[in-house]
Amino acid sequence: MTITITAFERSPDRGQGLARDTRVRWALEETGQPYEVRLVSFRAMQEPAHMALHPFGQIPTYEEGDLALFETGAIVLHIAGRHAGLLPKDANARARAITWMFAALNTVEPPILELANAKLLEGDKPWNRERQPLVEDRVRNRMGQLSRRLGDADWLDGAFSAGDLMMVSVLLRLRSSGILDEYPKLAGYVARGEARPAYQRAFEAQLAVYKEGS
Ligand SMILES: N[C@@H](CCC(=O)N[C@@H](CS)C(=O)NCC(=O)O)C(=O)O
Repeated sequence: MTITITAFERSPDRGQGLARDTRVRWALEETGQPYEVRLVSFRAMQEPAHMALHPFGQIPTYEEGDLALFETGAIVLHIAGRHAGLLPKDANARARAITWMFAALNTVEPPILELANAKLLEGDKPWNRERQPLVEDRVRNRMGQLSRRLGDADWLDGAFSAGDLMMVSVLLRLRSSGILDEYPKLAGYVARGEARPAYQRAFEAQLAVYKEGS
């Protein structure tokens, strides 16, 4: 059955791979699943056809036969559950890998998004200068904890898993702030993720969309 995902017609990150379709593309590449992409404009994302797929009018979505999903956590978990390559066979190791997916999305991504929003949406507010260090502290606190847990390991729990795919995807959004480079172990971890051939293919595919639209 054909897998179709949605992605931005014109990604605001100009093809840096930060839009969340990249993590879904990456999961599909890791598991060797061909897929098609339907590009959507910001206007189309708010129209009934897309809202029926994604109640919050966002990308990415995932369609396969009569299954339609939204939320990258659910989509990557679905892909990883159906196809080999992203979750260990051992039940406990599998549960731990899924735990890392949730940790990436529920514990690590929120302060990183808060930091991005503080810059993008609140940079001109008079209170921003005072708040910014607090927002950065919350990110550094998580980075310190994550870096200590990773230690000198290549991946968070044994072999590369969907947990690492999600964590690396989330951490990538921190690079432009300079904070990621303050944690060499995490910077190395992200670089290892980016060096994976499946990530490279996902990155190139989303970049091609941006280039074609420019
Ligand atoms: N929690 C959602 C977040 C989805 C999300 O924020 N998508 C962004 C693109 S990366 C989007 O569609 N932004 C446009 C908007 O929210 O209107 C997920 O992980 O899928």
